[in-house]
Amino acid sequence: MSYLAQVRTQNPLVHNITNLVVAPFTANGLLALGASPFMAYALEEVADVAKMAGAVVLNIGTLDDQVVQAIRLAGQSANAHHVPVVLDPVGAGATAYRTDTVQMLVRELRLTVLRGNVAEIANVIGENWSIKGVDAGQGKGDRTGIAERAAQKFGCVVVITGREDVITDGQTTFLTQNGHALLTQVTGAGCLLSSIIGAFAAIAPSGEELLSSVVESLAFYGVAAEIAAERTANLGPGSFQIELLNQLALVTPDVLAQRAQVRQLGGG
Ligand code: ATP
Ligand code: TZP
Ligand code: MG
Ligand code: MG
Repeated sequence: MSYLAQVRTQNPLVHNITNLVVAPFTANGLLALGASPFMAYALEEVADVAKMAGAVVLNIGTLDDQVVQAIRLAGQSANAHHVPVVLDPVGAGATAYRTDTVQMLVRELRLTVLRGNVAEIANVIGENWSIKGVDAGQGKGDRTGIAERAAQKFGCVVVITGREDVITDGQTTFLTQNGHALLTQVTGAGCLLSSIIGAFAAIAPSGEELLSSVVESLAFYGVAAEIAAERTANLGPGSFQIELLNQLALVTPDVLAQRAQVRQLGGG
């Protein structure tokens, strides 16, 4: 069975500590996919929620000291209970506070997946790439090399998204080419993707299965976006955003298999 089908059958609980901009969109996207979203931030409960979740997704998009403390407690609890942890280092490199915070988090927590744009991932590993707020700036660096170095440094799967997505565990690297430029006009398209990666990681939390499930989640999200763009041609980002939610529910494993554009680097 595909990982997509397993997500829909198992309906994993995904604990999200995310930002103020994207919380409802993220919850709706996870529900459309067939996962069970739970947004919980209180210091009194995050450890309990993380413990019972299939995956914990940590996102620093609108951080403050209380959010950072909640993220640490949830991450520590997830680590203690072998629950996969996804970190989205939104805006790392844009301010010293963001950069220092994510560098503290990657020191303290064992990550399962780190997902961001190229500038964010570069700044997490102390390499330079310009960033404008939460969006990656221009650069000519080696995106694959940055992803592989980050994966080797943290012993996790790293995903760098953009027109082409890089997915690597530091040894084996895949590129996925699905997606649509309209995703860049919907705020939270990356944040929702990180939570969807969490739902797939809940099904296959480690090893080769984890890498395969994360690759499938990227292709799935990109295919959903492609079909949403086709269905809303000439209408613009608002209609696209709604149709993306529809397609997260409607794309079947067969459609995904037909449309997925996945390539292994140095392999088949
Ligand atoms: P940024 O803030 O730099 O936009 P992000 O966190 O929003 O970063 P993205 O890199 O935009 O994340 O990735 C979100 C989704 O959009 C991914 O599925 C990615 O493949 C897709 N995507 C991003 N840019 C493009 C593009 N130009 N063409 C097609 N798909 C894209
Ligand atoms: N500002 C702080 S968090 C956020 C904005 C606009 C959302 C970023 O979402 P994404 O998925 O990285 O586009
Ligand atoms: Mg984007
Ligand atoms: Mg982002």
